[in-house]
Amino acid sequence: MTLDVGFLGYSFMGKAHANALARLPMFFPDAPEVNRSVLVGRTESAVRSAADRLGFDRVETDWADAVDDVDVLYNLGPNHVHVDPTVRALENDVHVFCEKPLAPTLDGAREMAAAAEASDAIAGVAFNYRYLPAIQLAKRLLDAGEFGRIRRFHGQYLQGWQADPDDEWTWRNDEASAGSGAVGDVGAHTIDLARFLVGDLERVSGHLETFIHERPTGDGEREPVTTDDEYSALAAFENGAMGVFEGSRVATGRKGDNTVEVYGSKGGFKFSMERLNELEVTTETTDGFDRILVTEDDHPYMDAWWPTGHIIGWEHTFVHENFEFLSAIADGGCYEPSFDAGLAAQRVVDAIERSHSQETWVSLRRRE
Ligand code: SOE
Repeated sequence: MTLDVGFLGYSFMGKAHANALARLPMFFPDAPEVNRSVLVGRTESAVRSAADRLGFDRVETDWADAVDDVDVLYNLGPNHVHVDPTVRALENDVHVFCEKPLAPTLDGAREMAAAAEASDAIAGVAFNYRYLPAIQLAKRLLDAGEFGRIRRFHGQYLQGWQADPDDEWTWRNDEASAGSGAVGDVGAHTIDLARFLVGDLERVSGHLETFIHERPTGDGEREPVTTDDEYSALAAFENGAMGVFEGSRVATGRKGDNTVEVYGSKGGFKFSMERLNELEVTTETTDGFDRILVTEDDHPYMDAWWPTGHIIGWEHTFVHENFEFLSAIADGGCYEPSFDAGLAAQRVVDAIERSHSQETWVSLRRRE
């Protein structure tokens, strides 16, 4: 089976997914074959040069001219272009892999999840951190009951790329384009990991701040910042565990501190993306934490890469998620995280925002 793939978007995420597709035949020979058929972007000259670099045959400047010609649409554009092209593709049973957060708004996410439900195609959200070998190993240990009954999840994703007021304005600072700031961008990853590892959330209490209210655009102008720079939230899980979430893009000195800690009645684990080949684990038989180097053949996905003992990197998460997503299409199976998981994360983002503005805990219990 050869799948014709179209990408909407060609910058950071376009590069990450194109790299993943190029690695698949070398390292995951069982993955279905992919033909990078069309790349979509607004500016013809830029999209053409990206197509040459990323290995696409054809370019289009309007997504409507491309979505129906492919088997799979990768929606890698800014959040505000997630909804319409995705819904149109799903209506035509074109499979969709969409970057996170699912949509800029909860309504948009609901529309996308409904389109996925009504479609015969597979719809996945690219929450790539689920596909870190260390996180997959932690999930294996959790599911095997090694940590007992889970009491606490702590997740933080601190970045400092906008710590300086002179750091450039991007679409991520604009509510109309992004929907939300740190909470929807890095917070969505933490929320998805919390759901993946511990379960659904029951209620949240959120706090958002914008510290820098305008930023330079690069052409001598300044634009207002209409999204949050930082968020934090307390959470209660349906299974009784408690959660603490934090995220920032203005945490001075932080680069990519994506950290997860889980503690249960028998043990727990610590993970940090800054040391992504390691998992620190404590169980009933350890005194404190043991450091596991997640580089063995029997660790998740590691047998596909190098001989035992060799580390891998951030970009490999995209290879793993693409392998699973494309294999689900070829096998007629399911893919997780699906659009339902994307919608669930969006409900939490929305609840954190409402909790902040209403100065109260917000329930996530469904009333239907
Ligand atoms: C910017 O904060 C960003 O690129 C996020 O959008 C990604 O999802 C994250 O993985 C890295 O940082």
